[in-house]
Amino acid sequence: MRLTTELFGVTFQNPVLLAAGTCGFGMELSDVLDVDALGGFVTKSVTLEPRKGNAAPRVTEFGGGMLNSVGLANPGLDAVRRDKLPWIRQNVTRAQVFVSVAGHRIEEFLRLVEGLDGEEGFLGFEINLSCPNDERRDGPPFALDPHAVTSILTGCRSRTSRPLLAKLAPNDPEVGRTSRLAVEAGADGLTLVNTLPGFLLDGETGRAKLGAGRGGMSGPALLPSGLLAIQRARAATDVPLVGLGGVTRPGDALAYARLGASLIGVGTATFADPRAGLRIARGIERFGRRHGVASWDELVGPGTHTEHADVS
Ligand code: RRO
Repeated sequence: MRLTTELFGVTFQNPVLLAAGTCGFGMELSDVLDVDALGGFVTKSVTLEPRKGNAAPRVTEFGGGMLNSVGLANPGLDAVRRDKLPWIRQNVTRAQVFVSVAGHRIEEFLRLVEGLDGEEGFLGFEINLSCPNDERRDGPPFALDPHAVTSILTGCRSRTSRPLLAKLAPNDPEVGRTSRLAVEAGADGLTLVNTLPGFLLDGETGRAKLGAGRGGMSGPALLPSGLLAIQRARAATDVPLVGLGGVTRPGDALAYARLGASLIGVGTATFADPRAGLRIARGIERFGRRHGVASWDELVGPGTHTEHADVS
């Protein structure tokens, strides 16, 4: 079975990407994983200034997955240009790389795109509109504010001709409309979904399990929210979708594909097994061979355009 897929004017050698925040800038996983064998990866979100992130503990587990409040810890734009992109240029030649950008204010996204666009070594940007852990941003994530979605993407679009992915939120009751707005403003593709806001309390001690209190939930429990968001985005737009949330097994990736995702993000599963992404890519190929499917593209559904239709 052919795993390659052509999107955004390039070839992805397979459809599996490691999700933002789960693989640093590639180099951090390179001792345990051949990152260049992936379809690609999305870097940790980059901000203009270096960020130390939130108080420890930043990560905790529960029965359905994980809760994190990393708080956008990253080395900042200058260090990414100086230290991270050169490593990617030298070591990543087959996998496709998206640089994730994030900020507290609209203006920061535009300056990040401007500041990175002239660099080589990556394909495009993932515009992170949906971080649930930004304490300094007063109010909900940008993805839940239609005006902000439009302003950020319009501004980014006018500053780069590279592919732009907009990363949207699972707790958006209007995710179809948000998807449409993002595409109208210039997004070439959509990544759905980021983590779902959550809180964990130790019932015995009464203490929050994360230093920052609230966090973003990911792992197997996020799968249904991710699938629903992809279904809604597919019904609302025609651009390529990156399906993400709770992908642990090849079957999860196939479910996203049937609902219209052309690329699959693996996130939390990478923490338990750094090779999860490659394992899932191999599992998709095995499925295809067993069922006489010639290519990954054949598995990617056109979407159902209704939430009740049979997608089998
Ligand atoms: O850094 C984080 O705490 C974080 C980010 Br930027 C994000 O987009 N999603 C998430 O779960 N955590």
